Amino acid sequence: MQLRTQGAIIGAGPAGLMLGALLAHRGIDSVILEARSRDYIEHRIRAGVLEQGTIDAMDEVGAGARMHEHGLVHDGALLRFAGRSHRIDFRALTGKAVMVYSQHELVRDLVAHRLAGGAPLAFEVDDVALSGIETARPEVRFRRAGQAAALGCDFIAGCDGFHGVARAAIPADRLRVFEREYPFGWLGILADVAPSSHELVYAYHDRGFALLSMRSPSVSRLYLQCAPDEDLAQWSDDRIWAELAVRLAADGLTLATGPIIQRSVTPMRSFVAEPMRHGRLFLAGDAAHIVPPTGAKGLNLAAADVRFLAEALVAHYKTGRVDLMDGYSARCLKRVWKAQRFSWWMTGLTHRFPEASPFERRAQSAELAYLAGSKAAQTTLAENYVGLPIE
Ligand code: RFL
Ligand code: PHB
Repeated sequence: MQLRTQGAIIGAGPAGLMLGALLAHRGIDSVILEARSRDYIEHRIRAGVLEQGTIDAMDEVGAGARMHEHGLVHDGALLRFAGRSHRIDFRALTGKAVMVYSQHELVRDLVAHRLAGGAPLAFEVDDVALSGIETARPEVRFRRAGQAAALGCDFIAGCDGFHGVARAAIPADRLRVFEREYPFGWLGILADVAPSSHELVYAYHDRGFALLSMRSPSVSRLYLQCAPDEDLAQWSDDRIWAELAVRLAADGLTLATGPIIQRSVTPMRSFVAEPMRHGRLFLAGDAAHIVPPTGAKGLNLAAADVRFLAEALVAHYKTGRVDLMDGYSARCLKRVWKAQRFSWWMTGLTHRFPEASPFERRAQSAELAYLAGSKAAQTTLAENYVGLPIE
């Protein structure tokens, strides 16, 4: 089967779906190809914190109604260490806030919006292969329900995440990779219990980092620093709750427990592939970069990339301008590196590094104490957390 579109989008994560929506909104055709089923991507538990720019993009495409109905606006967050909490007041320090809204709900909203508009979105495609990316007529070949198909297009958006195929289509000698692995991961749980705090709690403890987050007024999301290859079988519900209580409780915070409905271990890494464009292939989101989740930046970076990409493609189709397409990678990478720096710094501030020397541990404690007492330091954290301005 031979198909044709303007933009071939690989991957129906937040990046691919939001790009498809932004393009459709401006009258540009696209086809989204997704390896997994609709049910799978609509239940994949991941991020939860949206910056204003991400909220704006959902509104711009007309997919923001459920988000505004169910999203929780957070004006601040708590930083805990040495048994005490310190509130970082985002609103007072920056005039901005964030919204807690599940990534899988955002994905559901964008899938429903696309299907309601009749735009093509194919699930469960196999053997996706890119060709001709250095020519004016690139092509994506794939199989669906056992049938081979070829999708001719003007450009390809690689929105297929860290383990996708798009990045690998760029010749190795044209790509430079920057990477850092951390000697720990996060054990994450979703629990059927009302969150024990109205705001997120980021906690440093001598036994390791812990985070209290939420999905709704009745569902909690919590994380524990663990080994990168932690064996979940060793973690009974009781052990998880006991460890969370040790790291998070005290100083007025009692941790309510409840049934754990989902659990997983996520390794932590920082990763950037440069440049984010090769010929007619544009990488966006996790396909090009990964941040450790401590700064809540991954989904928001994916959204920023595709806003820049949509702007560039609209300029190309409407006016013939190519400068925004040519500048796409550099524009994204400027923002990506600032978010990389912040995520790496927040991770260093709040995690226990097994190899840290006594000097480094004292310096980390001093930095936490400095943050607790300095408006300037809190402003730095807050302005990065709520999202730096779009440049
Ligand atoms: P995704 O979401 O991985 O989507 C890629 C899609 O591509 C599909 N795919 C393919 N499709 C076709 N052909 C192929 N060959 C394909 N290979 C893969 C996949 O099935 C998938 O549907 O990437 P995208 O769109 O770039 O979005 C990135 C975000 O998902 C990610 O950055 C965030 O989840 C990171 N993250 C967080 N980000 C935030 O902004 N705020 C947070 O609070 C936050 N918390 C988190 C997080 C990530 C976590 N994990 C599990 C990694 C918390 C956690 C625990
Ligand atoms: C989440 O709710 O999943 C979450 C919140 C903040 C983070 C990371 C994850 O920094």
